[in-house]
Amino acid sequence: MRNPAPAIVPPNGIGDAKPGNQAVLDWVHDVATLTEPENIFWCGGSDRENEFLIAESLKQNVLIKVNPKKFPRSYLHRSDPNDVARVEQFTFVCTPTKEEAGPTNNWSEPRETYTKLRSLLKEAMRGRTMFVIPYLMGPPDSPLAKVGFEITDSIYVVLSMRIMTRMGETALKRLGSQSKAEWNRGVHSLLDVNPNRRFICHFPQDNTIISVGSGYGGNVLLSKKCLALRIGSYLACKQGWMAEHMLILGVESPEGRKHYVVAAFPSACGKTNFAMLIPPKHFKGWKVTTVGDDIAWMQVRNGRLYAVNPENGYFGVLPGTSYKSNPNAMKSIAHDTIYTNAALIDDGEVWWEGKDGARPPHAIDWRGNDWTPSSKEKAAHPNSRFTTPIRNNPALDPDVEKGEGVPISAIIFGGRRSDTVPLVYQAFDWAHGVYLGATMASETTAAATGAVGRVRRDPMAMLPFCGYNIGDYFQHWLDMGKRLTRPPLIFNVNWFRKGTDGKFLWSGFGENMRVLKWIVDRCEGHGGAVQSPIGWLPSPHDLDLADLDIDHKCVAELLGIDHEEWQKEIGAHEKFFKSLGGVVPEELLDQSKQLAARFKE
Ligand code: OXD
Ligand code: MN
Repeated sequence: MRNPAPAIVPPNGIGDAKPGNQAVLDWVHDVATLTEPENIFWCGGSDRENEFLIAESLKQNVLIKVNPKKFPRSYLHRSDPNDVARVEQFTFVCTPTKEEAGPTNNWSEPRETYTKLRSLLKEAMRGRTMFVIPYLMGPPDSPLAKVGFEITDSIYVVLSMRIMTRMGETALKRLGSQSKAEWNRGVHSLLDVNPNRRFICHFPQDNTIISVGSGYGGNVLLSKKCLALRIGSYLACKQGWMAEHMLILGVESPEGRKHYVVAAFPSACGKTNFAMLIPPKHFKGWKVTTVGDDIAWMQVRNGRLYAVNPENGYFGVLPGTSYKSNPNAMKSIAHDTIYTNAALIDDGEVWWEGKDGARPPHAIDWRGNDWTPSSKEKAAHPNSRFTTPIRNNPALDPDVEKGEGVPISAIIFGGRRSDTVPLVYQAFDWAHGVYLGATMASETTAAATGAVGRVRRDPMAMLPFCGYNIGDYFQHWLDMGKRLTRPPLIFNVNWFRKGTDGKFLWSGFGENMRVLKWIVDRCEGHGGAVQSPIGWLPSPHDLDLADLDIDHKCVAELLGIDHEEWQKEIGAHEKFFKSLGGVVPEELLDQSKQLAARFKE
């Protein structure tokens, strides 16, 4: 095991940011009584505290300093090789009944699960420091903001949470001293980083998360997938808002007309790249700005949907990130960044497959072994990550801290599909759009353990993140639409369609601006489109393809609908809905019938 997590002894004035809320103090006391840590470190999130924790992490080899001339204040972390991705098979939703968790979640009975977890946590922090992290999700003055506390015995978690959330005083202020205040209880322990004792458990009714046996971000930065999505989606349904696995971006025309769009793509399908898109030269004067790259919390205001990014940092995939694919991400991660499971090259620089330039002649790979270009293994893990503050992004949207959020003109769904699904099309209306989201599918990636490249249905990119019954979640989407007098238009995109030669038909990245421009045109009511059985499709001349090296045949293939492929696709939709065992709302089953009927017209 790489993380023995020994206790640390802070100097005076550090580690003593104890909250004033008695309910929090009582809970921390209970957890400490169970886990028996050497000491308790109350995180406040100050710079001095952070510097101290970094120095300790370097001493413990939890972090390795990378070349400070090239990457100031940046560090490499190597996780245990058995612990490099989210573990969906060990992720549980623990609701009183199995029906509440629904057909897409692993369910576990709450009382039994608490008992099992308590026995795993018993004395688990002996000889270790127990960190208590107060954090806030969302802009401090947002009605959507949520307070969480994470108890952890991992110093890497503390350093990462300081980047990913608003840690410390802001959270304590928002919480106040009322015993009934709403806040999330998160307990994390590395235990012995053993895959047989790795469980990520959510108790939505108790606003509680317990994660044991892992040190990987998606399993242990409890603010992110666990609170902002799984518990968040449950609270959102109960409280009348939406918690979605979506990026949020602003797009502004040369004339200064600005729209915000959200987009739900499954993990490692390019949300960060799209959120940080730089328009190609042809789109002179157009600007794209980032509000968020992974999660959107949305509420209805005056009949429109408004979104905030609950996070304060990016936890993005390194492989494939380059100045070619995402210059803003490269600038963002050039300083004050934690790299996880990247390779280290001989001048102390970090490296990953798909970075600009030639492959290095020698590196230390993500496991700490020598690597050369002739090595069979990848130098960086395919799910190696960067953790970096949103403030590092040169294209950060000026309204990112706006408590009410930004008004959303369009919702985009999309996945990684080699065939069948055209580059872009628009839903006929809200209910049809919900159907597009509910039936979307994608080829699996390295973000979760398991086979890569298999097509799986991933409704709204929330399959691993919806914290309650997916049928109720679909109904919640349909109901939200009824509250919107100016609903966003809904689109589906697919950057990943391949030609008969097996090559990608679309160059993607910055060129996706051409698709975004059509979406904006549609929102403004002047983009051309033809009606097709699957929705409104652009004709080739409706897309601005000027100065793009693409032949007409490719464009026709990209926008084409193959009736045979769609018969299979409709069959797959029906099979998927059936597999959910009767929870799918009638309105969506109807959509399925209408889609099939439109192909027969
Ligand atoms: C992520 C994921 O890390 O979706 O954002 O897995
Ligand atoms: Mn994600």
